[in-house]
Amino acid sequence: MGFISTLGVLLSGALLVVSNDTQCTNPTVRREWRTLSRDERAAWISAVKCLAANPHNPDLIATVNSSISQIPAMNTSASFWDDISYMHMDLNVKIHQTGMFLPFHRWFVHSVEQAMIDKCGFSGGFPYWNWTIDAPDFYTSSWWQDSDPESGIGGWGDPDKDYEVQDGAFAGFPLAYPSYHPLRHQYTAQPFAAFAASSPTIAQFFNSTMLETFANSTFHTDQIAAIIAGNPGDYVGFQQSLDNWIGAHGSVHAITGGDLAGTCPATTDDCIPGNKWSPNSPLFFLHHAMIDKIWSDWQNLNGTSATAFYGGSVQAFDNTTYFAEYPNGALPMLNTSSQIYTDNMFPGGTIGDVMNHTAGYLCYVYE
Ligand SMILES: [Cu+2]
Repeated sequence: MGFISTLGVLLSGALLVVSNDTQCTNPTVRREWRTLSRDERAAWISAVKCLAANPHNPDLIATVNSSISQIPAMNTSASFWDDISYMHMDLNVKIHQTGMFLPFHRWFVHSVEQAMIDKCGFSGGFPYWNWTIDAPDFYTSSWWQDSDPESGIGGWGDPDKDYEVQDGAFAGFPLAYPSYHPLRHQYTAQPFAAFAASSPTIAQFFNSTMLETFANSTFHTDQIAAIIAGNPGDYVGFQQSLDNWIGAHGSVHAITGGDLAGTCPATTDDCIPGNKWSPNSPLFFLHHAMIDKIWSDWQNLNGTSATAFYGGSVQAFDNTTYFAEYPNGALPMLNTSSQIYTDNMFPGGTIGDVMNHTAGYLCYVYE
């Protein structure tokens, strides 16, 4: 695709335009899943399955000490799709509740899309899941009603079969981590008590009201509109409003349960639950495209928000006071020159490279 330079130029001695952005032309359009045609949905799903049919990427390396990441050893007979999940498991502590959260996941969705294009002939235009449509009645919403074997997301997993998804295009979708099992989705209306119980570190951040919160009460249309309109120019405030302990991001993971929440399959012993392997579920990428759209909408609403970035590189979970001071990561601080962590899975770049998704190597818009 072509690019138009808007670099400042001197013409007849007068400085005309000063901007360092190189705006891309012909951006791909990211649309809500339910506005796609059946063929478009089937094309995205077949690209997911194509990545799952591709072999392990031998370039992938775990970079976090295993005593910290607490993940199983890399399975070199797993698929390329499993590698995508594995790198997220490895990098878990560096990409959540840190300044890397939004940049990493923007880069991650883009990188998966690029792999779909390069390896699988996907034509681009990544879909997103606008779950505000589903918030009023998440369990019975239209999202879970499409059982088409080629284009449907499928319904909830069967409780008698460990919540394995039984219909739609992802029934029996095979996954290697934390151990081999088919895709699972398990409706969980009030997920936070179990989440807090999974770790004393996490438990200290929950009060009784939070423990009993219905997850779908956090991602209604008006709430997301308020997040987009709130905290102009304040990156930390914005990130917190989207990603606090019972915020929209985590709530969609947790209410969907199963692989999107990283609950342990029944057949796995020695498993520590958590969102680590949530990219197992293809819904992860539709969900994170929506998170990215919310960041994009916030960036575009106020001039100062477009380039706002502030965050640290280390989770500040020592205690609630420290976390209140550094909710999106403590020292050392990140900046727009910081490299996004890749585990050598995909080509990398800096945080600055992904601040604008219509310039540089990113070229897409949301509809
Ligand atoms: Cu993540």
